[in-house]
Amino acid sequence: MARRKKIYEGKAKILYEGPEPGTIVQYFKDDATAFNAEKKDVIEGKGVLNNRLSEYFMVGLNGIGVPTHFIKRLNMREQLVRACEIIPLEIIVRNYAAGSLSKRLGIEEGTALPRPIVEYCYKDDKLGDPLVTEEHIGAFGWASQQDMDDIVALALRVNDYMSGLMYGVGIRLVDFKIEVGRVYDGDYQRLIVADEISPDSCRLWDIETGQKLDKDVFRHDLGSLADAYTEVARRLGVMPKQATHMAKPKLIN
Ligand code: AIR
Ligand code: ASP
Repeated sequence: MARRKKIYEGKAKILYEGPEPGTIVQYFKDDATAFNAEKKDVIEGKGVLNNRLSEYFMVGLNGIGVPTHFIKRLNMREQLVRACEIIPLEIIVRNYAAGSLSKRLGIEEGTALPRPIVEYCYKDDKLGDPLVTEEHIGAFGWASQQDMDDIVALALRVNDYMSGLMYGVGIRLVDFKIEVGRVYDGDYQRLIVADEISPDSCRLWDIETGQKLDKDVFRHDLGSLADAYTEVARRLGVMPKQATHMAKPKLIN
């Protein structure tokens, strides 16, 4: 069988050339990293869960008119996505203080923010994805002012959609990160949500107990990451029961 061409391998995903021009196959690995890959492990089943969850969120976003790269899921670990030029920014939206915002500004984790706060980090592993402002983004030509307006609009729509969806299953969307890419339709450029949306890229807390159901479980050794992600999937009703912690096949006589 012909070997697919690998385009890029990141910390949690591999991108392969897709079957048609302008498409990419996105493969979700079980690898987990944190703190710019200082902490690493393999979490069995994580790739399957994130593939399914990212599909679920992106399909929902497409359904309300928020454009994303998602085309279709191919199998347990792979999805077909539209190729795009990734803008080299991590776009973070925060509803409650946590993580680096709490550290930087000394605001207690869990404090409700006066309004959603949008932040940008420059995507560069060697630099540890540093926080940047719109000044840097404009001056270095990473995105235009029009792009930035579109990015904020996209990010806030994703925030509203994801917050509502999560609230409905008793989960608080504390913050999340998205990546955005450019696609060209004839002479026109559009921006679409790319990469992934999953518990790897969001902070998700149980509304009643405050239990963490996201990658912080791995970052801070709070228990089983696969169990946390499975719980998110279960509440959303997106995971067929057998998909993680798969039971060994049984012989049927
Ligand atoms: N994030 C940022 N870079 C990679 C990821 N996954 C996400 C975190 C968190 C949000 O962005 O998972 O949901 C803010 O992260 P931090 O570390 O800046 O507080
Ligand atoms: N994904 C990044 C890393 O591998 C950052 C993080 O999620 O903590 O370090």
